Amino acid sequence: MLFDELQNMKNKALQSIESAVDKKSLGEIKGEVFGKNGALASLSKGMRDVAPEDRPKVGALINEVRNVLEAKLAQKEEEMARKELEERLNSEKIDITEPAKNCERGALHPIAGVIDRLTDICVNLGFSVVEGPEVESDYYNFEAMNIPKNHPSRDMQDTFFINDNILLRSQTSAVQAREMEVRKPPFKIVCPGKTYRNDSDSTHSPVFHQMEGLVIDENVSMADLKSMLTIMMKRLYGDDTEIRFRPSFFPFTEPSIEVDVSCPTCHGKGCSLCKGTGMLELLGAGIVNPKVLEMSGIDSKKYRGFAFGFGLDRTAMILNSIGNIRYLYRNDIRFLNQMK
Ligand code: FA5
Repeated sequence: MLFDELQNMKNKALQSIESAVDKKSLGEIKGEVFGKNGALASLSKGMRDVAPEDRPKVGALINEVRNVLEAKLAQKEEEMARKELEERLNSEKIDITEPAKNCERGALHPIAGVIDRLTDICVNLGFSVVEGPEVESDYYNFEAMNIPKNHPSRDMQDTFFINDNILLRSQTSAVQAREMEVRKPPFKIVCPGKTYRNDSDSTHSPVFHQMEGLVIDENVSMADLKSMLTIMMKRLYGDDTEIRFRPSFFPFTEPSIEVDVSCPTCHGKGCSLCKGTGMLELLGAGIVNPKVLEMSGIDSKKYRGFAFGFGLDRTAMILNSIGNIRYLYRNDIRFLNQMK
């Protein structure tokens, strides 16, 4: 009797396992057969009523039923897992013959590109890179640069004042005094950043970029400044670039120079961009005025320095043959695409 019941239970369970459609129903069948109160457990309890001579036979059958059903369950579980994986792989199939989506590649803005290139050149020449505030005090922008209040040389830079003592820095030279106050000579720093002036034409923009350079050491000369600038310009524009040094005036350098390079549009012939001169002014420079050193607490008898202020927008114009500075600020994607 128990013998038959076991055989029946086995056949029924085998069928249910075979026809189970998902993991959930398989789990339920597992519970019904092997659970604490499942079919196998309750049938095993019937052993008590089996005649002693039949017990080994029935016991062997119980074990066989358990082994067969366990094996069948494991086989079904594996089958289901394989099927599930196959279905997932099929649904996630990639059609490699489908045309690729056009992925637009971005690029650095020409000014960001110039900042990167010039910074690299300067770092290779031993400079450290620093930053300074764009909203600056009158003191650092002018007074510490030997340009006292109401001095006519302030007119050289048409400045945006926020109040009597706060302004949008008109030159990165403002970082010179800040750095001289906190650094011990000798040192070499460059500071790229935005500058602001009330200026606007094809080579002047109200917001533009400069890179300040400052070297303070014991035996610094004009020859060092000229050779440093020549190396930088040649590395930036190539060995055959024409460079012109001109005497100039800045209240914070003495003597002072300005440096021009051949015009990007006419290549030296003369055009409206360079106002017929064939050259574009790129930077101002000079030997740091001893008064500036003293105001920032540096002993001008022991130390000398040279400084330069690159116009980065003009540098970008020259490198990319851009005929009007305004293109750099219009965010016109057609223009920017040509700069890639
Ligand atoms: C100065 O600003 C000085 N601070 C440079 C300097 C630094 C001299 C250290 C000595 C020692 P200047 O005003 O000439 O100098 O400007 C320097 C460069 O900035 C110019 O040669 C030009 O390339 C660029 N520049 C000036 N104004 C504008 C503007 N409005 N738009 C675009 N570029 C400008």
